[in-house]
Amino acid sequence: MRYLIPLPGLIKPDEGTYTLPSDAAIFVRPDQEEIRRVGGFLADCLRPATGFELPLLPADAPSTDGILLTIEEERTDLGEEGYELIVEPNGILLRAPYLTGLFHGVQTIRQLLPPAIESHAKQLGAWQVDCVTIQDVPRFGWRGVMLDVARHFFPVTAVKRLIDQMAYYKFNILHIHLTDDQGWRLMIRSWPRLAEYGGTTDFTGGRGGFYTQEEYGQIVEYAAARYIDVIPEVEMPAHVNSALASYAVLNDPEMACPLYTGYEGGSSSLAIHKEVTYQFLEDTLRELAELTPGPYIHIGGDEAHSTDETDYKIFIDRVQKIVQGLGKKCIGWEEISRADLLPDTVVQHWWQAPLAQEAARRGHKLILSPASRVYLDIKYDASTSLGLDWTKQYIEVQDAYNWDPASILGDVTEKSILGVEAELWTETIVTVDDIDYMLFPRLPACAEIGWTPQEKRRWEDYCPRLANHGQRLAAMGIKFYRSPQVSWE
Ligand code: NGO
Repeated sequence: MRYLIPLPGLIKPDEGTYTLPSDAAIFVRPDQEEIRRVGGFLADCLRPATGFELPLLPADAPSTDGILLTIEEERTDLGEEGYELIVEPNGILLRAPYLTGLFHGVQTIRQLLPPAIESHAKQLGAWQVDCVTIQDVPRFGWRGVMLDVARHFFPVTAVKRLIDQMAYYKFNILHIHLTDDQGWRLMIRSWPRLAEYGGTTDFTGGRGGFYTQEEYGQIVEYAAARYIDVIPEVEMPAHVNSALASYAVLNDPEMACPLYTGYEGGSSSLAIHKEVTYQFLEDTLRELAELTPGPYIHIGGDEAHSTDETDYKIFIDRVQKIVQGLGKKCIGWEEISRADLLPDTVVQHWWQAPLAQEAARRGHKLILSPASRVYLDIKYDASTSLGLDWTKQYIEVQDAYNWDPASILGDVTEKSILGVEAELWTETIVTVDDIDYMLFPRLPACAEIGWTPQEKRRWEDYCPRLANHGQRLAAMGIKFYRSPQVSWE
């Protein structure tokens, strides 16, 4: 049986099975460092549970059978991220025009093997795969996950763990919410008190924390090695209490406010008419841009309840130009569509559909994060001990699965949609186990929405696949929510 999530666009079952032998090798063509890295990733995934050596060899090396990874540039039909996978009784062939596609295909190979393959300790096997031909290309190029490290800080190890989970489900964007009222989490060298002082609090009275630029660089690098781009978010002009508390000069009148650890969001505002505000932003965004290989910087923009409407527009206008001057493009929460936007500014939908619809009408691309579907900080049901419920709708697994990006915003069509992004705000999320519990098993639903063609998606078909993934998640050490909607294996 095949239990793939996200479901590939095309699956053609064939006769027979392939069994990975103990002397199998992983072959690469061409034999170049980058492709060896993808092969090495696969080998690292398969070695612990199989106990096999799985050497990496060039494709023409004489040997027994195994798994061949090959770049075929002419297969442009597979796009930047697609791949083709053929399992025959004597081996597995994975091909793609680009490394990204190969990397996604590697995740499919992992999922074709029995769940025990994800175990960190040696298992009995046998490592059998049913013969099949798969052609697989994602529906959307933006398949994101956001982690809020501001309300509660999570160390680099926790973020790397999340990146590995994301890679398994073929996500390609990690959005990190780096600053908020309750904490500033990245060292800005030209304004060091932001992190050193503004980073000392969190939502529940803990000691907070922040990333040095070296640590943040490690996150970006670790993600890049898994074909995931990191999108940094610095909130403005609201959700800025940690900055206002760190530097008196950012306040009007010039007096630092106390650090804040409460629940009310958006009651702080930058001083729109002070030039030093823009000096602070230029410095911060410049340092951030230097740490960001990708094209986007997220400027927040939501819930600016204490910023005057005219001031808000003036502010968004100036900040977009600062970001543009750094060679980057802006993303903002849908409230920014109240201002004039540069043509390539991207708008992220979360709660106020008319604002997002208006942005689409004006030609802006959207990222969809509807709070009723992909806010994975919202409770599963009334009994969930973690999580928020401000949306007044719980999100059980089926709610997370049963929606279509192309119809959720009325007349906004697929053409305007870059993709989907699941959000994990962390007011109530404190530990890595908390992250796991809220993300799983809802995150795989979001993965499939972003990847699989809508006409192939059916809850009845998804449910048994997810049940099988329960075993995989358990083998990975993920303590997930055992939703009563799924017959767990
Ligand atoms: C809102 C708010 C965040 C909260 C989150 C909690 C947005 C874009 N702003 O989403 O500050 O943390 O809800 O679910």
